[in-house]
Order: sequence, then structure tokens, then C-alpha cells
Amino acid sequence: MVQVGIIMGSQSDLPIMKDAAEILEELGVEVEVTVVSAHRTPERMYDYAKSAKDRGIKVIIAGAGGAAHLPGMVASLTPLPVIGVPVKSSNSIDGWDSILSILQMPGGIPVATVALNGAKNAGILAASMIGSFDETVGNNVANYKEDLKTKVISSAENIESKGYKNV
Ligand code: RP5
Repeated sequence: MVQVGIIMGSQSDLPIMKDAAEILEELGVEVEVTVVSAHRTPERMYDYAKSAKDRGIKVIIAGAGGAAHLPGMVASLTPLPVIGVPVKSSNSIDGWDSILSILQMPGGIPVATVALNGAKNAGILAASMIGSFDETVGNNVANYKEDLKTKVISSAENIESKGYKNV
């Protein structure tokens, strides 16, 4: 059953947003991926946000660039947690426009905002949310973090044993 909805303002966001889908699938979470534009398809955005919970979605990840209203508008329409991914798009000045549009939400309508182009972290965060009530996914997230630790320790040992100039 699909548990995470990944939406983006344009197909041009997909090269960034696919990272969320890939890590979620790796962590054992089924996703759906589509384009929903706040500005170009506002009715579609409304229908998506309003129907997501009843369709069994638990978390929505929304990515957009420039004047990035999609995550905040979706959050205003659903009780589900919404994770926002600021995308450095072709119409973005330098990424800050998207970051601030998604981050600076008014009181009462939070969007959990990740770093610029941080779709992978959005996926991990969504999996952590699912993992708080789904033991299998929770264990997958714990194992993923344990793997990260092992990799860092092994790189530290590699540098220490060879000397930093020989790595
Ligand atoms: C935003 O405008 C989209 O999320 C995308 O990041 C950006 C540019 O869209 P395109 O002109 O490439 O379709 O709404």
C-alpha cells in the first residue's frame, strides 16, 4: 500500500525529487510520484491534498522551486505531515527564494523543510515518521543509520592507518 505521496511542481523537479522515491523504496516504503503544480493546476493540488489521507497516504513530500507555494498550500489543505523540498530550479534566483517560500510558514501550518535539493533527506524523514508506527520500516531506518556509522568509522580508520596524504 502506498504510504508516501511525492509531488512536485514540475517534471523539471524530477531529477532532484527522484532521490526521495529511491531512498523510500530502499527503506521498504511504497510511494507514488506525480506532478502537482500549485500555480498551474490549483484544482489538482486541492483534490490531491484533500483526498490523500482517505487514500491511505501517511506523509506527503512536496518539492518546488522559485516561488514555491506547493508544500505550504498542500499543508494548509491536509492534516497529514508535509515535508517540503526546496528545489534550485531554472526560475530560481539562487535557491533562497524556494527555501524561504517553503520554510517561513505562518503559525499553525507547519512544513518540515529540508535542505536545498534535499530530497533524499525528505525521504529518510518520511520513513522515520512511518517507522514510528511500522516496526519493519523503523528497523530499516535504524539499520540505514547504523550503516552510515560503519562507513564513517571505516573511512576514519582508512585515513588514520594510511595517513591523509595517501588516501
Ligand atoms: C516551480 O517552478 C516548479 O516546481 C519548478 O521548480 C519551477 C520551474 O518549472 P518549469 O518552468 O521547469 O516547469 O513551480
